[in-house]
Amino acid sequence: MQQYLDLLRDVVENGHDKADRTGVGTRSVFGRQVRFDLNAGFPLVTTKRIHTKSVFAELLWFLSGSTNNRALNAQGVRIWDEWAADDGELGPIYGAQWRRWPTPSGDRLDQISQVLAQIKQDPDSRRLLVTAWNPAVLPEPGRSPRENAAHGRMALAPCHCLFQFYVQDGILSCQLYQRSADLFLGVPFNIASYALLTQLMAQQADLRVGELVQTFGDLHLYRNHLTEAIVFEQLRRAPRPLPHLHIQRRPPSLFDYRLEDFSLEGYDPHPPIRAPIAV
Ligand code: THF
Repeated sequence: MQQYLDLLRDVVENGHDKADRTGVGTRSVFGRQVRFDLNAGFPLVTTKRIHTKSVFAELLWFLSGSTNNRALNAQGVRIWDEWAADDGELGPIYGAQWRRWPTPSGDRLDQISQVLAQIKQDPDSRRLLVTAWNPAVLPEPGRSPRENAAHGRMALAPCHCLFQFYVQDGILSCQLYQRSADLFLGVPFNIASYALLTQLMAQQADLRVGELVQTFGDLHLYRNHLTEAIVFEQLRRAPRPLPHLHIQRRPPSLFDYRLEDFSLEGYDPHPPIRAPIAV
């Protein structure tokens, strides 16, 4: 994961101070791209331990269409706690837009199922896109995430907001556009999440995997992560070989995977580095 360390160094060296919604403050650059060959191993950061159970459970939760944090808490995953309303609701975030995009006529559209069907039927299509960016239900400015969720709005605007698949010679690649990227805490999760999604889509479409391309809008390090004990500690560590992800079975559909289906071989990361999350 040299690419990840290069991004850290890039933001440290070239970032400009920028204020942000959370009030924490960032160092930020605009417009970057990295690519991962999914055949070279599973793109998991090795210079600190990543809690992969949280990553995998979150992706399955998105795919299930759920937007309620209680389903994650039931599995011991707490990464969405800061934004959830009292009843666990997060409003119409990723799961709702991926699986139940509201149409003008009042119907619901399952973007993920449609794209998977398209990949199988018309792999040359240039329209293999899924978007979570639904302007009609973005959070209202001036309201807290919890207030927004309680009013049927998204608790948070989607950060990884658009992705496209590409098929060539039986090989499936994916490109993600991430408008806002918390490089220290979020990005390692986001890379691993879309790498897994690409593997699952490929398995269901009987394709091999190619590349994950990740394109960033506002790529930033929060000020309170720019310390000797956090970002600079990670920059002193040498990357290790990538692990491999094994999927134990091929369930009947994209929506039937379980956590137990995934196992990582050869993940030998440096120790975890704790850091506060900006809300
Ligand atoms: N808000 C901010 N500021 N950054 C984000 O990355 C982010 N997300 C999601 C929504 N809002 C965000 C939430 N994703 C962790 C990781 C990802 C999150 C939220 C929190 C986190 O705390 N990770 C710790 C421990 C994880 C664990 O033990 O489960 C870590 O050390 O990695 C990005 O999409």
